[in-house]
Amino acid sequence: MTERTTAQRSTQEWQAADAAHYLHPFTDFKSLAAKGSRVIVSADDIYLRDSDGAKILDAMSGLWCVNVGYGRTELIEAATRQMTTLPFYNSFFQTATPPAIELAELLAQVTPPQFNHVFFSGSGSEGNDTIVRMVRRYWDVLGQPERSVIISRNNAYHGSTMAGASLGGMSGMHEQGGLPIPGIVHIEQPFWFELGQDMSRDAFGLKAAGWLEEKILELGADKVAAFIGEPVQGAGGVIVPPDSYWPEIQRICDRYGVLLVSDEVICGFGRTGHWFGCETFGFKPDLMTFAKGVTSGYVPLGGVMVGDRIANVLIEQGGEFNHGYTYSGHPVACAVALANIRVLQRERIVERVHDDTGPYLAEQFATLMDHSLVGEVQTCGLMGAVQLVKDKATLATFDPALSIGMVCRGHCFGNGLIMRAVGDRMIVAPPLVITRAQIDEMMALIRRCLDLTLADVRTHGWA
Ligand code: PXG
Repeated sequence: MTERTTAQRSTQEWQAADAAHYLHPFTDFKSLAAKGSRVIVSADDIYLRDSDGAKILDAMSGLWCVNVGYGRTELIEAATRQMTTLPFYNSFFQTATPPAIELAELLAQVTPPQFNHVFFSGSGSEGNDTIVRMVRRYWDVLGQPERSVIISRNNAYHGSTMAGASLGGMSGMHEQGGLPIPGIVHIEQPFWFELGQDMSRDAFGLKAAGWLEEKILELGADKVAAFIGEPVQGAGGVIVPPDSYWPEIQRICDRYGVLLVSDEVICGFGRTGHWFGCETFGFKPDLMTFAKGVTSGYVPLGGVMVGDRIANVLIEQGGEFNHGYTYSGHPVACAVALANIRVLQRERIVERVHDDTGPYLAEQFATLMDHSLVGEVQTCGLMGAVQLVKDKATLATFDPALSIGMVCRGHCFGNGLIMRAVGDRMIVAPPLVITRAQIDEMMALIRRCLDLTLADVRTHGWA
């Protein structure tokens, strides 16, 4: 390969090299190679630029993570400074680095009061591996090793490592590689549109939480270590549970002594309009997984906030916890996280989502209900979902074989908007710095893509 700089390669050249060597995550390698990747070369604020020079509004914040937007000098300078001073040192052998210590301290401040300790990982998946190790260790230390089962939910996403994918409730992932690993079981999700249309949302929320109680009773409470859930299911399609759901989950976990784990990888750091999703939904987890928004995705970092109930046992009685990652507390990642959290604080970004842009997004999304393809809209803070339906009156859905969501996503792709399709649910999670004017711009693009999709439906007689 002759040496050429980024700017000198054409899109076709990038695509050829990509197809020849790069296996992408969650991708059908062969079909992508035939089609060619879209190559993203730069970004600023909430906009991406591809290798053809097209400007794209990134309504997914990279992958639910670039919460403070692209091009923030505070984060870039923090990384540069830390790389210059100390690019790496570990925390294994009775050592630590200033950024890791300071971040631990700051996280204890910005998280709910029961959290005073953190265990760092490199990603959300690794964080959830830590969760599995830690909850089982907790019950071991307490002399109840048989209390090892973790209950999760169908259509949850908790990552792609063996433990992460097992905790997740994605059947397509379980099919590949003999998952879930033993000791992880799933209950149904609190998805009103799919499972609860015959009752009120709140009645359905109580029913869905009741599935947890049924499962605990079926297994025996003395076998159940923990329950894990995302406050709002993100990758599952921005499924906002009824208000009645989480308080009832809390009551059930308390009643049976089951640890409550909130996977805040998407919801954490302001996405729902509070610092953490558990605050939006009014529950008090024992553990929280985080990643993504902790650094706004500028560098990889994840971890687990460990509540006092668990930390006290592990610290006072646990002895050595035989677990950790090379990059636990990586100083550059921690320095960037510190800068990121300070930006969130200084610019009152979480408050802005809560008081201004979140309610504005909700208002704007509600107007989409006048579109003939739209059967339901849901938002929470700065995440939103639009459910596409074949028949508005009956809420009948399209034949899944038509992949109507992918048709719509294709129009987004072609019209300068990044929006995800999860089945027939179109979802957004724009950077938390998005302005009202930019929300208007995003809404106009969403409408245009819905109209184009409707035109396809009519042309092909799909409805
Ligand atoms: N928990 C949750 C709630 C997540 O959303 C993870 C854990 C795993 O984090 P890492 O850093 O290991 O990827 C996630 C990740 C999608 C999509 O298609 C969502 C995620 C990752 C990739 C794709 O919406 N979320």
